[in-house]
Amino acid sequence: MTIESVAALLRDAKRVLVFTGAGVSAESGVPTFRSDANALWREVDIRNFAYPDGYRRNQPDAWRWYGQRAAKVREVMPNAAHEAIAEIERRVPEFLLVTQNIDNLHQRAGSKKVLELHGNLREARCFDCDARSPWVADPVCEACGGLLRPDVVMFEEELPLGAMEEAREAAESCDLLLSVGTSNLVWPATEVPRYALRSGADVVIINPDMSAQPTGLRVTYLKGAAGAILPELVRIAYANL
Ligand code: BV8
Ligand code: ZN
Repeated sequence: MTIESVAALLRDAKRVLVFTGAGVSAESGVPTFRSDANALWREVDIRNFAYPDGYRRNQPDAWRWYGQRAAKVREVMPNAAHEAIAEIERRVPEFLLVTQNIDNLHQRAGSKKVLELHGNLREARCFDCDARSPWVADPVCEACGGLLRPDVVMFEEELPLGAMEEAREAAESCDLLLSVGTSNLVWPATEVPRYALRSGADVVIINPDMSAQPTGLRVTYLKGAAGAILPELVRIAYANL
């Protein structure tokens, strides 16, 4: 399928689900996890920082690593891909953005209906009493003296209550799912496009790298960068509307 035929699908879609991963923020300068030279997981051993036991053992380095990421994502700007996704939301009758990202860039670009499967870096919270906390220098909870942590879902932690149910419901009722910038390696998020496919929706994958992507009769690949493809898709879909 060409970008023009995908644009026609988008224009006619009544219910759209956009599913994003770190690749949608790559052009904002946010490092992805695996796919580029400064990939985050190359820089640190995720066992030490992104699992609860490792996080507890590696203080204050693990706290500082997330604190630096929280500062970094506040400094960068949403890119044309984030803006195009916010435009799609304004154009379609029913919309949900399901993101694996924790950088808050979708919300800063104007997206409203955002389901954050893996939490976010907007603030921190206490491991022991769950109190919210700003990103202070040392990971000590003001309320109870417990250990502070980022408000994200670490590996081997459950996703926010109801998050996968909401994502599944939207995936099973959408006409079109756009999967943007994800390597589909992390479960259960990786089930979202599969729910849509099983329910007969069209699935469009936007990514420069097509390895490990869902396959199927109704899957279309638009190979390339989200910051180039999504604005073009929106321009064609909504031209003279
Ligand atoms: C859970 C928050 C129950 C923190 C994250 C064995 C096999 C399978 C699964 C498992 C297993 N063992 C354990 C599991 C389950 C585990 C899991 O999936 N592990 C993985 C490592 C195999 N999952 C969990 O633990 C989940 N919880 O299952 O609970 C349980 C309980 C007890 C024991 C077991 C299970 C919790 C998972 C959530 C982890 N938290 N993030 C933080 O961000 O630091 S995951 C994190 O990594 C992201 O949120 C995201 O989900 C994932 C990264 O993936 P992507 O976003 O896709 O990014 P990536 O860099 O990989 O890819 C970038 C893509 O962009 C590439 O495709 C690239 O080509 C593309 N790209 C690059 N540039 C561009 C672009 N695309 C477009 N435009 C561009 N310009
Ligand atoms: Zn506390």
